[in-house]
Amino acid sequence: MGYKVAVVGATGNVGREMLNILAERQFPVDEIVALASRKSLGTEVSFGDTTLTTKDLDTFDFTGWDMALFAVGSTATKQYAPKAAAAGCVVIDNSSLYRYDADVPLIVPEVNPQAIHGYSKKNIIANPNCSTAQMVVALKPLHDRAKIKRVVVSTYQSVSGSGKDAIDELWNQTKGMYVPGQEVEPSVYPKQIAFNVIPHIDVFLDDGSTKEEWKMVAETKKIVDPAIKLTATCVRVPVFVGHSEAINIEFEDFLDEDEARDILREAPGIMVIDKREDGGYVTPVECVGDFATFISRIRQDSTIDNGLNLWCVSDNLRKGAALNAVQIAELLGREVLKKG
Ligand code: 2RA
Repeated sequence: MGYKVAVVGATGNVGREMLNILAERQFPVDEIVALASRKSLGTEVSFGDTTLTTKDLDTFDFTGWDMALFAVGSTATKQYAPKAAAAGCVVIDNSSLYRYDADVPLIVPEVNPQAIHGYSKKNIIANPNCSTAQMVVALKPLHDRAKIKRVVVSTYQSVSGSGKDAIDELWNQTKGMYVPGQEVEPSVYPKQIAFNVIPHIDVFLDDGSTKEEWKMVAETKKIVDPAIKLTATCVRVPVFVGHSEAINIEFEDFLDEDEARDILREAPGIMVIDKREDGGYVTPVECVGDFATFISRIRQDSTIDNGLNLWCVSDNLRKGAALNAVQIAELLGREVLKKG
């Protein structure tokens, strides 16, 4: 006996990945439905070896459905998630709408699985921002060993984080650099993204940081430890899929780089590729399609007493979104609904 599962936003990058990962991980599905807006009605999407025809989200009745994985923006989530939750269907939401709600657990299963028991207040569980998810998978085992005081992180985020139009813009803008007359002006981003980097993701806040940087602070505090001080600089780079992060950590206690490497090697969800030689580290093109959060360049930061640097890479459509949501569904089934 399995679960009745809905994927909301099934025709988008993340929705399609959710379906792929549910099939790849053989999630115990009794029935599955792909839901989308009217404009995508009838679109066919893959679910393992089968094909699903998308149905109308607007008229769908969630009664009797166990869980709904939402991969739509905050506006659509605000309209449909409460409807699903009220019908008794547990919502696992990838948008930012509920992440900072005290009555909604924000979960990375490798980090704070116990938070799943807080889902029933609103029948909604939030998925973290992609740049947060991969980082906290690495921070948590180190925090348990040597208590993190402060984190300084710089991100190098791929364009797939902005959606399909951004992928198309990078592709067309890059081609246009070589084909006279086919130049492509910036539209998704305020500046050229081909052969360039943009130090701006989401909107600017009054203090000069961006909302993406604020998310990393707020979500790390909620998922790992509110005492951790974190400062972030989030940058868009001309990469199609795969977010990278340069992470500097200051601990309460000294943590030797070799011990840190051993801890990370044993930690759930992590693959350490860390050789001090040409190519002895992970780059975004190598993480695409993988479930792991990859860690490289582990080394002491000798400019402070208890410092460590590391390099973190992961597929932002997988661990950063769809995989984490499916792992939450697995956790919900295992710990709460207990079918299958
Ligand atoms: C981005 N983290 O990379 C944001 C949303 N996916 O654009």
